[in-house]
Amino acid sequence: MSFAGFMDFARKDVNLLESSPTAFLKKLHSDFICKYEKDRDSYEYAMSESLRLSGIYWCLSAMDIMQELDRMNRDEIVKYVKECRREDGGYGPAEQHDSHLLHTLCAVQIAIILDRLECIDAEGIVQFVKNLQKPDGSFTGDSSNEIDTRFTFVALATLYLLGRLNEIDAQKAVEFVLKCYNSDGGFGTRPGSESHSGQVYCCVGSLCILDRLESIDRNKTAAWLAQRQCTSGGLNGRPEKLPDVCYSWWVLSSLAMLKRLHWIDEEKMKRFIYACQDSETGGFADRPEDVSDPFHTVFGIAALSLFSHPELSSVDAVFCMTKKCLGDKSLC
Ligand code: GRG
Repeated sequence: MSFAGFMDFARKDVNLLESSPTAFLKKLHSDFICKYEKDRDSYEYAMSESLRLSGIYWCLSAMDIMQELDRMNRDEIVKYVKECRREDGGYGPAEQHDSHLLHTLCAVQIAIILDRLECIDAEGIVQFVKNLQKPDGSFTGDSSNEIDTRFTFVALATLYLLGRLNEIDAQKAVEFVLKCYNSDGGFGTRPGSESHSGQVYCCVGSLCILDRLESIDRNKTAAWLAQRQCTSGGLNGRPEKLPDVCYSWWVLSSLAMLKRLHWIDEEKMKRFIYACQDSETGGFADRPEDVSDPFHTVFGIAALSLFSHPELSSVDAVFCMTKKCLGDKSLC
């Protein structure tokens, strides 16, 4: 990056905090999620069809962490999840969409948050996930054959939550994840790909689920993660990029799994997260002054919970769900 480029980046980063909220606006966020869920005629609702099941998980988990779950319509949500089940045992993002691993994990997470695990087809899900593992241990997300460490994490998380990790080749899965480990301490999508915080979360999470975190240099990985903190206090996904509140989750949860959460400046971090709230509409945006949405809202709230916030339930760093709903399945 040139000197001028660096100065431009630094100016944009620091300017993020001007005139932004400095405390947690719980009531506004709870209302924001309720409104988002009910407003079926909105442009945002129509445009988010291809993400719907994920969106329901983001909203439910945010409400569960805020202890506001009773405001959600459990029966209606369970009915909708059932409509997203496909013949191959997986779940699509919406009715009439093809199945995908990402949304299959969301179906399981939703069922656990709502304490209705009996409403999903566990046996079909296990077969669906098993069929997506490749001989080198990697996973594809669907029949398209694209591999990515995101899909490894999602496959392992799904099977772990169903108590069926024994159904896949776990040793091969670990070997694939370790092939994606870079010399800088981060992980990428595939062997040789650039390190990215989101991928670090997926790989550290995979190793945590399989109890193999000792296979990496935890100090080196934590140092790469801690270096994601920018002058504003926010975290970025990779060097020389702007911070985004969702990285507060991907980075902090990874550090929590590595038992090195204290490597981040907590006060500066919280100031940035609070600044990403919209004090009029509620919800969190990627960064101050942008438009809020459920994706950034759940990860902003979950990140705050990792620092033990008095208004929030404690969140599990691997699954981004409350420890309460996970019970003895909680890992970290
Ligand atoms: C939360 C339990 C749970 C599961 C989700 C799918 C998944 C598992 C994790 C995704 C992790 C990931 C890759 C996050 C990054 C998302 C993101 C904001 C990507 C943006 O990438 P770029 O390249 O942005 O557009 P940067 O910030 O790098 O410029």
